[in-house]
Order: sequence, then C-alpha cells, then structure tokens
Amino acid sequence: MGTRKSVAALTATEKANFVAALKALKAQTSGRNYDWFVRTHMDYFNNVNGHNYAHMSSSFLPWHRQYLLELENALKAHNSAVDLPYWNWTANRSTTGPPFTSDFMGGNGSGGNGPVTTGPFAGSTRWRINVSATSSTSLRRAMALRGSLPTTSDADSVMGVSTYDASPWGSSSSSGMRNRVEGGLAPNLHNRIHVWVGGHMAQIDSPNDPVFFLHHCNVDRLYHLWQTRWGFGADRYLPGGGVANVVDVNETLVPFGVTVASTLDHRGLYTYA
Ligand SMILES: [Cu+2]
Repeated sequence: MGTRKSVAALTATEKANFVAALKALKAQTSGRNYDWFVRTHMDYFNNVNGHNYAHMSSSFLPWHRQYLLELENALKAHNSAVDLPYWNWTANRSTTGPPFTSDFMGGNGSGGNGPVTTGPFAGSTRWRINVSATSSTSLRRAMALRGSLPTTSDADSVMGVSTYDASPWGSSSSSGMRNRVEGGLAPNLHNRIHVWVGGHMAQIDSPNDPVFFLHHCNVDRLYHLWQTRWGFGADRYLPGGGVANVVDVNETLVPFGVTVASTLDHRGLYTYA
C-alpha cells in the first residue's frame, strides 16, 4: 500500500524519482501517457452526455480521486517506489519553498505569465506542452499575482461541515462540504489555488503543470480527512440516487468505468502521512 507524503517531507531521492517517473510517462509512446491525462481533463472539464463528471458537481471529489489514482499507477509502472506527494498549501505558502524548488517543480514564470525558468520542467526541451488550450509549448506560471492561499482555519472550517453536498449539486450549491472545497462557495479551497499559481494551472489544460497533481493530492487528502471524521461509507456521499443529470453514488465515473461508490473507501490502496 502506498503512503502519500507531504512535498516538504520528501527526500532528495524521492523527489528525483518522482520527476523521473513524470518524464518517463511523458515520453511513453503507448498506453495512457502523461498527455492522455492532460487530454482527459480537458475532455471532461465541462458537461459530457448531460453530466458534469469532473467539475461543478458532486462527483468532483471521486472523479479526481480516481484520476489521481490512475496517474499514480501509471507512474508506478515506471518506478514502483513512487507515490503521489501532496502540496499542503495551508502550510507551504512560498513561491520559492516546497514544491517550487529547483530540484522538484521549479519556480515561477518570468515576467508575469511567462515560461518557468528553473527546475526540471523549465522550457519546451525539458518538458514539452503538447496538448493545450493555448499555443505555448513551454510550461508557464504566474504565481501570487492573483488570488490567495487558504489558511489552516479555512480548511478546518470546511472539514467541520458534516453534509457532503446539497441540491442543485453544482457550482451554485449554497451548503455542504463539496462546493466549499471545490470553490463555488467560500472559503473556496480548490479553485483559488489554480488562480494563485496561474499560467497553465489557471487553464482548462491545467494538468500540463505537474503541480496540478500535488494540489489535487492535497484536495484528496482533505477529502480523506473529512471521511475519517464523518465516514467512508456510501451513505456519506450525496446524492444517493435518482437525480437526473447528476452523478449519484451508484453511477459510473466516465471515462474510468468505476462507480462513485467504489472510490469512496480508498484505505486499501493508499494512506496519507
Ligand atoms: Cu483542480
């Protein structure tokens, strides 16, 4: 079973292994390579077949949980020692600290919204953007120019909300934990990170920045903490069923082919340190 650690707790070897596995997945010419994950996020960003699977929906947390798990398994195919790390943005709040160090994710973009200039993902030779909403072939960031990072008390307040989600099960839900995590409702733990990092992270093709996966791993960790407090059972997910065009607990998460219910108790697959 894998243990997902904080980016701030990784050893030099763990950081190097993670970067190398990302690059091997990027270079992979068959199966689901890194760019498959970028394209899938773009394809399922908005409504598909009348359903919002990935965003602005109750299934935001299960969909991204499965998406991360499949990315993690794809990395493990290159190095079985690799586990996804998480970026706890309530604790690591600097544009130059973890994970934005030159031995890991690299630093900021140049000149506002320009290419990243340091680290293993700087420039289109080291990390080429192939599947994108824009023409840029180099990874871009524009950190800390817009938005702000949530605080520990922001995250704690959301973890105290016992109800998973509420009608109409989308970006306008005015109560429940899910929309407070996703960002339609204050304090908005997820959307504002994309805005704060900027560049590719603020676009529909945000998984082009590997930081995407460290950010979403922290979102999944928060979901894990919420489940630890309130329960891992299928009865803790809402809606329970019969709501048209909303992914209920027994529906299948496309394109992964697993039900929401099957994703809820992840404790046999990985844990969080
Ligand atoms: Cu996101």
